[in-house]
Amino acid sequence: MKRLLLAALVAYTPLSMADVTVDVHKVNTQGSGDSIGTVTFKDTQYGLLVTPDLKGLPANSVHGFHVHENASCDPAEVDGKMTPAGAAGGHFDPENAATHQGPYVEESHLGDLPVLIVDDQGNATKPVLAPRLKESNLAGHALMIHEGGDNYSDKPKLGGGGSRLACGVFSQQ
Ligand SMILES: [Cu+2]
Ligand SMILES: [Zn+2]
Repeated sequence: MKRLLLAALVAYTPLSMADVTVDVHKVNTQGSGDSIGTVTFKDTQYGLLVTPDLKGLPANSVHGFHVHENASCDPAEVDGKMTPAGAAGGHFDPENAATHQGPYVEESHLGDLPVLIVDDQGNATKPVLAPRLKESNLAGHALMIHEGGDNYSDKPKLGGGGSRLACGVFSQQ
C-alpha cells in the first residue's frame, strides 16, 4: 500500500520546476489595495500557459495584460503624472525589440501577453498561451492588468496601455 502511494506521488510530480504563482492587487495612486486573486504560470511544450484565477474585475471586459520590467507595483511619476504602479516601468523587453506587437510576433516586447478576458461575473479564469515566454523569464518583474483592451500595436498609441488597474510582483526567487 505504501509503495503504491509513493508511485502515485512520483507519477504526479512534474519534471520541470514548480509553477510560478503571483498575487494580484488593485492599484491606485496611493499604492496597492485589495487582492483580486492569483495568476499561475507553467511551462508547456506550446509555450507559457498563463492561468488567471481573478475576481472583482468589470463584468464582460477585456484588458491589456503584460509583464512589466520592474519588480514593483508602487505608484510613481510617469511623464510628470503620479501613476498607479508606475514603478513597474514599461513592458519587459530584454531583447530591445522596442515595439509592441503582442505575444505571437517574434519582434515584439517579450512581456506582451494575450489579452485578459473577464466573464459576466467579473471573473477571469480562462488560460491563455504566451509562446515566446518561459517561467524562467518572470522573476524580478511585474504582472500588469490595464484598463481597456490591447490592439498589439504602437499606433495610435501603445496598445494595451490604458491606465494600470491591477498588478503583481514576481519575486526574485
Ligand atoms: Cu502593461
Ligand atoms: Zn508591449
